[in-house]
Amino acid sequence: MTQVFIALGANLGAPLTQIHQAVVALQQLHRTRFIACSPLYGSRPMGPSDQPDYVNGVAWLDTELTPHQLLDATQQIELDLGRVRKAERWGPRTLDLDLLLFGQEQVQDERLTIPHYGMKDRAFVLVPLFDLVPDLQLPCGSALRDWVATCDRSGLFPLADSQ
Ligand code: A4P
Ligand code: MG
Repeated sequence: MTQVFIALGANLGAPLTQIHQAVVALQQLHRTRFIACSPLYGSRPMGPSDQPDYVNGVAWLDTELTPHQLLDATQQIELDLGRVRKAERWGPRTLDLDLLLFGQEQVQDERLTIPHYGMKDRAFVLVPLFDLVPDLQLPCGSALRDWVATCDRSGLFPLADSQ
């Protein structure tokens, strides 16, 4: 079993509902044990600012799937929950599931980059991940704690009763 962390994001439709539905779908993944979901946060959009705020969180799982099998599964969940892929980078979406970490593995090919390329700069990823595993060491050797200490939290706010 490999410990994995998946970023959850949504800012169209009913974001909280979609995040909760995504959690239910992740709980039902085959050859996978769902461990926990972080507290959820509201966050100002990174990228184009003419889009609604996001709901963000992180899910923690143990899986026997390979990274690519897990990506197939999370992309299927995105589609099942109504995601329409658009060309616009960093544009709004009903549900985005990004594979952040897959144990200590590093993956780099045309479909997958793990660790996720943007996580180091994104408070909406680092803070909920830190809520789950404050002592986490990243595959690059850094401590999550150090990244969290320096990230800009100004656009991030806890959602009350989100769990
Ligand atoms: N892909 C490569 N690596 C991965 C990975 N680790 N996890 C490939 C998941 N997918 C990965 O993804 C495009 C392709 O990336 C996939 O086909 C997969 O093979 P996508 O989900 O279709 O596109 P995307 O998510 O729009 O990609 P992009 O541009 O990387 O978006 P980001 O970086 O995820 O940003 N603001 C706030 N506050 N909160 C947010 O959650 N999210 C975004 C999206 C923008 N602004 C945001 C937020
Ligand atoms: Mg994505």
